[in-house]
Amino acid sequence: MLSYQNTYLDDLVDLPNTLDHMLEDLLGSQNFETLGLHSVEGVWPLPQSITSSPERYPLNPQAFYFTYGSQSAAQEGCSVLDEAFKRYFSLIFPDYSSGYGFLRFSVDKPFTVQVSVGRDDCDSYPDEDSSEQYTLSVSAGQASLKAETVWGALRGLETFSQLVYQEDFGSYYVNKTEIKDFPRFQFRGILLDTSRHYLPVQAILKTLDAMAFSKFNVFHWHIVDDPSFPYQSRTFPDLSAKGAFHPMTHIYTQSDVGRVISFARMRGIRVLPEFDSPGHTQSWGKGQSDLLTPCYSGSSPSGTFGPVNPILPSTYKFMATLFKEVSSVFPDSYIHLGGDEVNFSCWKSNPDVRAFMLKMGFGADFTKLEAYYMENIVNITVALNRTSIVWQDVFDYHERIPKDTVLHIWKGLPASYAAELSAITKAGYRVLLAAPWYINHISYGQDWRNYYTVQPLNFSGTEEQKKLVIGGEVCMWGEYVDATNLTPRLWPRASAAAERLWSDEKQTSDVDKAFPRLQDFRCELLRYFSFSDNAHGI
Ligand code: CP6
Repeated sequence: MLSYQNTYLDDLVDLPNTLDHMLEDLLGSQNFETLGLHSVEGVWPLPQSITSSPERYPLNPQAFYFTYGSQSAAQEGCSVLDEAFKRYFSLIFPDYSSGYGFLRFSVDKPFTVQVSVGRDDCDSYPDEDSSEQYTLSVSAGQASLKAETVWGALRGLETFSQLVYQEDFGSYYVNKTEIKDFPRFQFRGILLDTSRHYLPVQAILKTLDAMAFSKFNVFHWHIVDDPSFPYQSRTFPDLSAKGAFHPMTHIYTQSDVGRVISFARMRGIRVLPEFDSPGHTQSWGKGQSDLLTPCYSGSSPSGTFGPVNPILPSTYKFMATLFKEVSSVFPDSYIHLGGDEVNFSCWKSNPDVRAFMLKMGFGADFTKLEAYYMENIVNITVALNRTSIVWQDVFDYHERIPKDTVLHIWKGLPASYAAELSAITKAGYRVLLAAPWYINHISYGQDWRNYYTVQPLNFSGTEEQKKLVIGGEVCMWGEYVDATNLTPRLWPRASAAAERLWSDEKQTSDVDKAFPRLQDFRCELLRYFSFSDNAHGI
């Protein structure tokens, strides 16, 4: 029995690594599977504890079943798991499911994956405190998967599907395996920007599918920004009618948004909407008059507009109505309010804004005006019983934000984001790290290594401070990204961050050891993407 927990991953006793090389010399790499070394290779992110044996069991798709354990709180009819059973059957047996169902498999022994959950949360949404832990035990003729929640069961099904492999003659196998697994960080997100370029719903759904393969659990939807406003609002339909790239084809209707949320739920993924203001709002102004600040050239308006106008009561009335709608459409307990990169030059040019500043006692300090605006917006979210996330700029400018606000770090090189992690957690705020994972930036070669070697907790601070780091996020800003280059830019590069956020840091400290596993995982992604392209007739 080879225990990867104790040997493969042990820095001191590097026996299996030596074995790998000896076997490679003797047999060539294909034969690893026959010796049971295969099983850990395709598993990504690496489970917290995995022990696998060379003993293996053939699987016949005609005699393979998912069932609910008799003690399970969820039973047949649980949509999340019923649907997952169908999905994973196709993923585990891709050729059998894609039209080769007539193939006869030589074994007839049945194999059953029995799934048991402690809670019947089939009809709920995953949220910040959802448990994702699971245990998976694969033995002769059966696998037993146990989790507290259906979301944990989904993670376990993903792992099980990655344990199954196919040999040269097409037979499927799974090795005897014991896994205990849970995420290191609660928040493991991907940001997609659908304002710089519109992304068809299909591209978003495909991304959600692939996110589940790497155990990402938050889709941060940066849905609107300066160039376009594709969200079709029920209360303010002019925002997309006038602010989208196209009022009919380049929008997300209520039904599109509902589809994304429900598709994500089925995969245990939260959908976190961002309506970024007061900056990054040029497109909002097209469908909502008097929302943006008129910029001045000397003593008269120049005809251009700046950030949201923070001095008018009508602004806050509009925002309260918009966020009320947003909180009824998006079930997640978090709402992202943006607050980044506010350009003060337009505010400075406007005499009414300057007069308001004096009246409020802000003097000429425009960060105070921004603070005033953000406080009002955060209070709207608080009144809606939601947790606000804001970009780090909001912390950098002012201190009076509610203590349960989450700060999102996007700036800087390791030295500067470490200092920011230190400062924000010292002030007692929870924090989310995005700075090291700006995946829209590309460079030659294996840049995934940079994403992999990030150490999110490597900053000066107490244990209490480190607990305030809730996780991290991979950002795919859309200035140069549309549906044609999204997939190759995201995968498998984002998976490097996924393992950093899920797995134990000590067990995954060696990038070179991760490489063959990532290569194997990439093959699984390729299989999926070529399969789903065919399925959609592309
Ligand atoms: N859009 C919005 C962006 C960025 C931010 N907010 C951004 C800025 C600099 C870099 C990458 C992205 N494109 N709304 C900052 C959070 Cl390097």
